[in-house]
Amino acid sequence: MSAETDFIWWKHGVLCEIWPRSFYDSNGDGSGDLQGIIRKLDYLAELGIDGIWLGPVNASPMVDSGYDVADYRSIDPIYGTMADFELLLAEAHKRGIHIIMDIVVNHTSDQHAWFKQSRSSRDNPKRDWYTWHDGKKGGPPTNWKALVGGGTWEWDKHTQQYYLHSFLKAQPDLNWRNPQVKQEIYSTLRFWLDKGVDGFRCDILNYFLKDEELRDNPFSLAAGIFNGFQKHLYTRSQPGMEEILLEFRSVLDEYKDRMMVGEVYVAQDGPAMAAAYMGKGDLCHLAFDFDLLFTKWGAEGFAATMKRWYALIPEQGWPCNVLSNHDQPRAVTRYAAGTDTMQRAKVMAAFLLTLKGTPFMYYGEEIGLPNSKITRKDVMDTIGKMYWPIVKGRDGERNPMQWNAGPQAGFSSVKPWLPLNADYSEINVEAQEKDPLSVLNFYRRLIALRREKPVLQRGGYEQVPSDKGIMAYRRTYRNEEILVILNFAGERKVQAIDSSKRWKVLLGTQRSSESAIDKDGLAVYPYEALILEEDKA
Ligand SMILES: [Ca+2]
Repeated sequence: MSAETDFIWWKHGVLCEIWPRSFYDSNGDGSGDLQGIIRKLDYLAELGIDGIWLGPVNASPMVDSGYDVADYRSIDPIYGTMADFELLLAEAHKRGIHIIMDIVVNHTSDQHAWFKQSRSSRDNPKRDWYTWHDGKKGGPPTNWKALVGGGTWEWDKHTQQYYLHSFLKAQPDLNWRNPQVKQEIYSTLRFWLDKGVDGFRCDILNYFLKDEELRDNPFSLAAGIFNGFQKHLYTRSQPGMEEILLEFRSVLDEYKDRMMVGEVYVAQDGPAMAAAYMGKGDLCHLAFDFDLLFTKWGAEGFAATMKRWYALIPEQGWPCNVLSNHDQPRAVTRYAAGTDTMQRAKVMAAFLLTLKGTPFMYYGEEIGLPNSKITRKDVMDTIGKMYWPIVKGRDGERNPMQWNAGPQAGFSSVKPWLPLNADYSEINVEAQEKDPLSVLNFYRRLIALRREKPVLQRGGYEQVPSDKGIMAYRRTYRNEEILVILNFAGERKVQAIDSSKRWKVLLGTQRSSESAIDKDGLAVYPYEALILEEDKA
């Protein structure tokens, strides 16, 4: 029944984002590294994942934590060497774990050799690899605002022109209208694909192109401070991106079983913009919708977000789902509720791993790892340095993994680059491995169940009417049917169930065996997550 021969790892499997500096430190310098990830591959294999999205590891001055690349064909010494990377690939593949790299090509670091050449003179052959313009009326060429505040234009005294940066001034934007830039990036993709990399997570795809006519963005109060109070009509999501994505895709399609997942910064545009980047199934294989990261706790909100997202997925596209990543506070921190927090973590786990679409976990999620508390002196993230204390940056969710209750939580032999969570004596892998009711063991069982049941990997999704506080949905595939009941509330509820069918418990937080389902419905415990299967035996 469950032997499906066409298992597509990025579609039917479970993926996990790893922030390389925070997973495991193998050489005692306080920073996680590639050898550290290699040492923990058995742990990841036991967890049951099919792939890792590895945060950026290319050489970088780390002005933006590696999202400012100085050499696309290198490994930053913090993380190790190219030999370490090749070993990681080989060892991961041995265990059936795929590796997706972060590819950050909207911009480079200002320390990249290309930019150094580009800014050296107006007639340098690399001049047009970036966007340079004269000013207008004694000021910059347009009113465009960078996403992190300030204008997008930086004056270059030496060549007496402005260069464009959508983010920090240390991150000049590549000129994606220059054919040489495109060819160089595509050749870089091949460089990694030839090594055996299984795909790419493409950073902020919808910023690559900007308006060629240099029209000003209109003022918008609703756009808020991070968008510089303007509607980004001419600075993101410009026409022409489809052609670039088709080219990206054709490079990937030169190889077998490779994929790309797009990060699309949607802001006011909503998840429709992200869905559009899947095209007719011929652009990105997957694109992130971040709505869940901003959805308030509660069955109704979660159900509405999923309904909206599924409705937008193009016919040949495929959803992917994410609760936490390196840019937003971890889900257990967003949804913390005192002593109920770990119960909520299990509800979220059951939700993510029984939805239709590829689950993207975030390392530490499987032990219910909350953010670390960050004080001013701890801040590493430039955003936090710029805007403290109004915006404290993203260090809290990039915190070190907690492996045991020993010194440094078993992450490193020295003080880690970012602080540990204060609760590490309880929230750690070793303690949770011993506890059959831990969040970690629940994740393991859920992932194993998803692997075992094609209906969870491939089935249709349909919301089922439910009592307030409960989210219930059916997953159906061929003649299989699974019913998922998630109680987001800390109180008892009743869920109506089709009592003409016989149901068996596949997995649940509060019960392991058949419970009475009468015509009045099923009594659901507070924060219960329950996965039922129609019993046809
Ligand atoms: Ca290290």
